[in-house]
Amino acid sequence: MSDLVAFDKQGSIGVITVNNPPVNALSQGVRQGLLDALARGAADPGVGAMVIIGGGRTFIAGADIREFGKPPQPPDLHSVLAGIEGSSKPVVAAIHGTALGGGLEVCLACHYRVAVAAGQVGLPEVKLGLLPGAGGTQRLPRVAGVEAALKMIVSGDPVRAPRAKEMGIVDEVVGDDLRAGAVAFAERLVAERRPLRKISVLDDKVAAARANPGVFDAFRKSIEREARGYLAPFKCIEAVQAAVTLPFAEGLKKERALFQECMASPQSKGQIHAFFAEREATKIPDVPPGTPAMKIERAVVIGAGTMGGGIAMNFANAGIPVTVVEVAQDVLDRGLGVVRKNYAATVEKGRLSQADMDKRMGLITGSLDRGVVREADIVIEAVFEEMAVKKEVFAALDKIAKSGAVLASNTSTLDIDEIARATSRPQSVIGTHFFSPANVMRLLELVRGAKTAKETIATSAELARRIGKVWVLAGNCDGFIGNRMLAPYLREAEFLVEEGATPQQVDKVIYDFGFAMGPFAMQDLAGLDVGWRIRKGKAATRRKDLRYSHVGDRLCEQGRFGQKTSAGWYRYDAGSRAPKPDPEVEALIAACAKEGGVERRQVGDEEILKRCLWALVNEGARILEEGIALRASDIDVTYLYGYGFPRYRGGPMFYADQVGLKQVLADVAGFHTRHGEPWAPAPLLERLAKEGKGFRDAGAR
Ligand code: T1G
Repeated sequence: MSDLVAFDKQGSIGVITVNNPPVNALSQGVRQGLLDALARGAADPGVGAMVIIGGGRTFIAGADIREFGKPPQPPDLHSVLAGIEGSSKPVVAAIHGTALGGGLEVCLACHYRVAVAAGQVGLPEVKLGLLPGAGGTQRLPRVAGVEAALKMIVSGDPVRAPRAKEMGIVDEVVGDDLRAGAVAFAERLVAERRPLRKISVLDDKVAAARANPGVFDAFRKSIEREARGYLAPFKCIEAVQAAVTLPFAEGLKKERALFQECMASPQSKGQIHAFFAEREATKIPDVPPGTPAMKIERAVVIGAGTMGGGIAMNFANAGIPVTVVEVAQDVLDRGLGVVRKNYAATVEKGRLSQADMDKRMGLITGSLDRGVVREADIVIEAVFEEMAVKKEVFAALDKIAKSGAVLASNTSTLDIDEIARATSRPQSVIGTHFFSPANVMRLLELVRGAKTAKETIATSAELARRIGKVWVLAGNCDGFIGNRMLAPYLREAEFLVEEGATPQQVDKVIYDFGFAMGPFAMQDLAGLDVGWRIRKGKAATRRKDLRYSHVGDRLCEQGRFGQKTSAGWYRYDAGSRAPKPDPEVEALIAACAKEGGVERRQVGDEEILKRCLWALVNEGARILEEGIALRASDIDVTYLYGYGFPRYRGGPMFYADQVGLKQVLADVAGFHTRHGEPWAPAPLLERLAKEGKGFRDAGAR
């Protein structure tokens, strides 16, 4: 027996326990161990039935993703599942934690399934650019029905045990002592001589869909918008359709072929990279697990603007009491009013109960008295993006806040060290850069100052996890990781329209690449005045010898701040968010180009894509070599969760590696020749390209 799978007997029940921490992934050893244990139970006359259970915190959470792309090692999962379903003695799956992917497929091959109430089951393969490849698309529709199976498989979202019971996936929800409940259930099966219930032979639930083939086209239509550009969701539908139109064995073959198609696609590589990248980002070499972290019991947010309100909602959503501090009652009332409206909208959509809304609003209080900071474990400043204002606030907080409290700034560009110098405790100062809308966007950029203590980082990271954020640690520089890379990306977009492209042409290229929206529509959504204020703040230090586009500034001087003024790079009809090309803007662009001596020409889509993407990547390479980002994959996580970079492309640095750095360098060098200094290739890009390596080889700093 492998040491990853144990077999013991409890009465007449053989208990098979999988022990492959941390998540009992179905590695080769586990697969072999399962087969060996099944054989042992089958051969033992004293065993009437068997139970498969997970050791540790969870049932099997899927195939071992780290084995993907490597030569397959026998036994394969199909033969393990055939061994389970083909057992002459009943096999019961006992579920706690998460039975996911191949883990749920193991359950579905069992004759019966029991679970504790907190248990969850799901088929999340689509989130890895794959589909359930071991019978999940053939067995789930047979036990839960086609529509329920489509929802579960195409969304990849898990369902809790009580719901899974309603759906027919789980046969019984047992008490907290899972092993006892499962063994008792198995003993009842033996005593009552219950049949070996094989899901693969069930047909009644798929028969219904056979009479209504339109269900698949309707489902395809329903996901067109959110699954735009993705391959796997549509392959999932095809596979479930095979469960309806083909006999089980044929359906399995079809599933296999579709699975291999997804596995071979660049998309699954991008999405698997993203899976590991977001977990890797939490590993800070000099802030190891176990670094003392304070538990945040109470928070204060300074500023009730759009960001302040959104930040406060994160705390309330996590059950942490938070006070929002403002300077004037009307400003405070307006800010809390927006928070209430946001919650009401979520209740309206049925995604939050009124009771939950009331509970969360109950955790948010407002105050005009900075004295409330005294009680706070963390204070997040979200005031005007101006250094003098920030320093005044931090100097005041320094006098009030208790010792050990975390003093955080939501600045999106300003120097954290300069802010920290306004206090006597720079070790407690950190950047917590939320993305708008702060209660929705999952990314949190934690910015480490020169004196930020490890405990402050550990405390902020733990908080990020509690409020459901994906966090990345960035070093302190102008714009940190995300916005620093965004600047050259937006620069190139503006230069391209000066040279002859149109805003809608550039946006279409970026949208078709997979971004949620292009640079111009994005700026109109965020508000052009935000960037304008920052550019004005830097005007004095801007290098006059480098090309600069004045179009954005001119638009702002005309009060065109984007959607909020119904005019920006586009114009917007009243009440509409649909961007409309505006001849006035095209005229302004042409005028600025003429003023700047920029020759206008036909600009091709490929040039647009490369100049925008490689501007990101080249700056990303600088950020990596300066140590502002610890890993290239941290940059990818930042762009996937903060800037709408398409997940199936893995992120800008991963995408560049897929294209090949030799090609990227050649393009960048070409732009350098034509467009000058801003395009000087980053030394790291040059070195890795010459060594035939990728950013993945740049290693953690
Ligand atoms: N394979 C390998 N490693 C895995 C893994 C897996 N399936 N799941 C997690 N890990 C690692 C993870 O990288 C991390 O490592 C550690 O375990 C803890 O994870 C045939 C083809 C289960 C909900 O997609 O969703 O089955 O960083 O930090 O927050 O049809 O992990 O510590 O070195 O995420 O408590 C389908 C993926 C696979 C589930 C736990 N299964 N995992 O979350 O811990 S494809 C999945 C998760 C498949 C079959 C197909 C989550 C979790 P490290 P963690 P967590």
